[in-house]
Amino acid sequence: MKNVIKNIKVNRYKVVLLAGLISSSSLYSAVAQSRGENLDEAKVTAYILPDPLKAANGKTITSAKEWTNTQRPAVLQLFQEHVYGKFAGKPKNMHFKVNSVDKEALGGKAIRKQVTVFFTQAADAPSMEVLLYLPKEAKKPVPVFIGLNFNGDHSVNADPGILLSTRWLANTNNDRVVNNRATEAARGSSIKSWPVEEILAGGYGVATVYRGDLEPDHRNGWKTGIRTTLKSELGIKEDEWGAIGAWAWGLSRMMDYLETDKDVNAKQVVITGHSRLGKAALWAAANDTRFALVVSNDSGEGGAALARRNFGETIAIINKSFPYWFSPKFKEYSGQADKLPVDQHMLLALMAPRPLYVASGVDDAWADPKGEFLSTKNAEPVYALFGKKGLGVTQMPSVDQPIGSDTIHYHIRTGGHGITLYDWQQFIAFADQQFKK
Ligand code: GTR
Repeated sequence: MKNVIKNIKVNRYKVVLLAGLISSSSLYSAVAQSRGENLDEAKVTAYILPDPLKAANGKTITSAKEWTNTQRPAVLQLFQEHVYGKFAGKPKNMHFKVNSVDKEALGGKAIRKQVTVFFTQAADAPSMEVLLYLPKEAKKPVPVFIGLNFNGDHSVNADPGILLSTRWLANTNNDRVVNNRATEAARGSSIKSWPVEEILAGGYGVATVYRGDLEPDHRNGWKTGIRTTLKSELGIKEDEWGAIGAWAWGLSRMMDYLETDKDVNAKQVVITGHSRLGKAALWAAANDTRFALVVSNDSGEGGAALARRNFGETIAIINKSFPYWFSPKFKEYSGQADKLPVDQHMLLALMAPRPLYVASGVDDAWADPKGEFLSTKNAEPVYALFGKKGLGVTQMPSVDQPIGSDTIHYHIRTGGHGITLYDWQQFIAFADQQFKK
């Protein structure tokens, strides 16, 4: 193999491409440099954010009661209509099948449960696979971190007891996924993003589902995903929502299962997600207030980052690369974010008064860390209605200096796009602060 090394400036960071050894993510990055994104802070143009406290009739919302009873539902409706599409409720006849319980998992440190959640009563109903770890020593129901995973439940830990996903996965240029199916080599491939042992040691459970169980993440994924298979059951047409909506809906269905598991404290479920799955986590938590604490990690455009700030990925770019993620209507805002009746600070405001943690990476320019910070900051007026303090600062903090007061926290970590042990440690400490008072 020729050892040609090229230095290419890309959207997120400089990557060194070894010819012949190009990973799919760096390939993506190399392509992305021509998408017309702005990465120069000096070129960010002025914008005016919609006021979350301004009702459609022009009145200003001044109380938590008014927010909860009228403005919150109105803002949620705007996000459904213009951004993510409809959000389905709980199907009437779901059922669960516990496939395995291992009380000596992870070297005796954990209880591992694997549960199939069937979305209708039929034995062969569309379904998703929940992987749940609980700390072995727990004496009472535990709080649980939940989130979707990118690469199959088997990727979060090398634990040989995890069932290998049988669903569609994107092929890898190694032997982990061949012919769109996982191989044994895929076990534990995302272990760095899922520090299961640390989460358990903190006294928390952790539950995950593969995003592809809800909808495979490609242009034709909707054809085999729940937007099609549950179309009549849910009463929503395929094109009335998008993949992010389908993933988010799956998070709510995980909650339905967790509410039935007596080892879980369903009143203390922390919803988390990284990147596109962070967008899904935010959207799920906006619709479903059962999630007690909300974490967004590098969720970027369509997640925590302000759409009106033209830095990094934009609505136009995301709609072009991922036309199936959002509602079709969202395409009307490509190149005209200022026409949207909402911006993403209003999505974050929908978490109020629940504790919220937003995390960025300093080299993750594509996700616009500053736009994520400003969005968090601009959600504060809604939290204030509930007597909740905001971030307690006006300027972005330094790298690796988490900030926040009682309810809203933020950090910008060293490094690029990813969810790291450092991120998880901050989320665990935040959950401790909220739940162990
Ligand atoms: C990128 C996309 C981002 C983010 C990211 C990810 O390709 O542009 O919005 O979602 O993927 O999910 O890692």
